[in-house]
Amino acid sequence: MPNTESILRIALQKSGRLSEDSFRLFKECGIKFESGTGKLKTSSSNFPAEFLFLRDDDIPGYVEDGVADIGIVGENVFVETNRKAEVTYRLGFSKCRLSIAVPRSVEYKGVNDFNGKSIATSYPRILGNYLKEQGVKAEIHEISGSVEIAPSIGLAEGVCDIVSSGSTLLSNGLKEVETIFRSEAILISNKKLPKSKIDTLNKLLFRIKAVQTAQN
Ligand code: PRT
Ligand code: ZN
Repeated sequence: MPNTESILRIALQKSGRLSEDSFRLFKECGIKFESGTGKLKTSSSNFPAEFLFLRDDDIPGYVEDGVADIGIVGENVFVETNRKAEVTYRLGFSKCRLSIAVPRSVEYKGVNDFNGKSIATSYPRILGNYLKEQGVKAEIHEISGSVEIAPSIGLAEGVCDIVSSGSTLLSNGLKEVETIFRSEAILISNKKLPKSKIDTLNKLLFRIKAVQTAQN
């Protein structure tokens, strides 16, 4: 049995776009644990780690508060939630971008076109910072999902959402006009980990780097 002080609590997305690659990463590192059993917490049988399965939006807060020691989350969610944690490692999967899009029929000249207009998004912080930087005064309409339908129902002139292949925008009659943020999965850590846990984290990072070197 490992000394409990060195056991690393790891927060992973329970089910979604980050889950499969996150689970695979640990498997490739030779760290065994049960997933997909519906349990929200499990221990590894061969590494000093405990896994918590959560919604991605909750992961930065759990790592900041120390409920989890580390977590894997999209950089977009980490920046938007504005929680304090170390960005310890960039994992390179779940790549996507946060972009502004408008109806295809709109003749778009530049970001100043949004002055006095409204943009629907689930990322009010990142969008707000971007508009401020650009000196654009637009209204931000925060909605939690199905952002892409906002222009067609008259809710906003533009949208700001995650894009990967671009097919969702296309099928909603939208075109991408500005990319405001690029994201990938990142490993974040609590800022005040004790030395015993840092040792375990370093062992994990050593394995992750070895796996990634072998794959490149
Ligand atoms: O349930 P939970 O809250 O945990 O999950 P979630 O539904 O909030 O998130 P999830 O699983 O959809 O995404 C998790 C993370 O994956 C995101 O925070 C991003 O960092 C990353 N990611 C990578 C994506 C995409 N690609 C992606 N394509 N997140 C969302 N999308 C959505 C996007 O919102 C849009 O609706 O897919 C659509 C666009 O895809 P394309 O390929 O049509 O452009
Ligand atoms: Zn989420």
